[in-house]
Amino acid sequence: MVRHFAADASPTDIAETLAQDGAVVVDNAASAEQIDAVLNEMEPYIEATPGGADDFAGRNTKRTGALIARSPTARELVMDPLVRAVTDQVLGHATNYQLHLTQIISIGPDSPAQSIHRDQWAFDFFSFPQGYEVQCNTIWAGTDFTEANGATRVVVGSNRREDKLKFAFEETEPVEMTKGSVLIYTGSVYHGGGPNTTDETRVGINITYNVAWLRQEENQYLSVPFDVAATLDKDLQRLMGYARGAYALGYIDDVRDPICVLNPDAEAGLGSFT
Ligand SMILES: O=C(O)CCC(=O)C(=O)O
Ligand SMILES: [Fe+2]
Repeated sequence: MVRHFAADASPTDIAETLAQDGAVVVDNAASAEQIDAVLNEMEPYIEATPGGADDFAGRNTKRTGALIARSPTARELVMDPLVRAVTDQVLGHATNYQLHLTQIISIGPDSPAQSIHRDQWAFDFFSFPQGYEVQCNTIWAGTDFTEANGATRVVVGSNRREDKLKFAFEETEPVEMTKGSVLIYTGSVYHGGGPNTTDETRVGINITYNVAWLRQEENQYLSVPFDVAATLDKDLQRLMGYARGAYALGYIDDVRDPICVLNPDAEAGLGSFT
């Protein structure tokens, strides 16, 4: 079973459980008001989003992104202190980390299960050494998550298994949680969206972080208009990728820190750790 923690739990306890199990739930980590605000701000974009292009994306599943640009309240979830403190530990072996993607996943009625996968397969299926996590991920429950409505399914402890395994549906368990709770999971744990057998839509707010020496999945420089990016808090700008990865990755012109394009007076720094 996936272990549940209270919102005042210690980040170290959560990170240690993630190292064992690959997934944990923090109950009621966000308020219902925060979740409602994100979903209200995103509503016109969700409405306009088409279903997925293939079975993996889910043909009756909508994936709506650019949360930093479109939802001021989602920025609070991206910068959530507990999630950041856990991510600091999970990705602490890297010089720094960045935002990987922001995406509302709306699994519509009568959707089949998504195939079971590791999110880190996004990196061209490279097999990272066991224990070297490259991603720390969250799915915030925008609705209650139930087995019937498509709660994410995980294989607890599979972060410590070999790469490129296949799992039967029966080997997975649904991560049931209440609206406002958050599933935190590593890039190495096997999981997938569950089948939705109800007539309601299951809504998850997927916000993920990856080590900054790898490319990010959602391109923040192009998803968030420059004029919007320039107004954001510096820590958020750096987390979005306006920072070098490790010592030199992604510098601009004469080896300047990319945050200078948004804030000409900003001090140079790597700064993703809280
Ligand atoms: O929607 C979910 O519960 C999980 C989706 C997922 O794992 C993915 O799209 O990579
Ligand atoms: Fe996934």
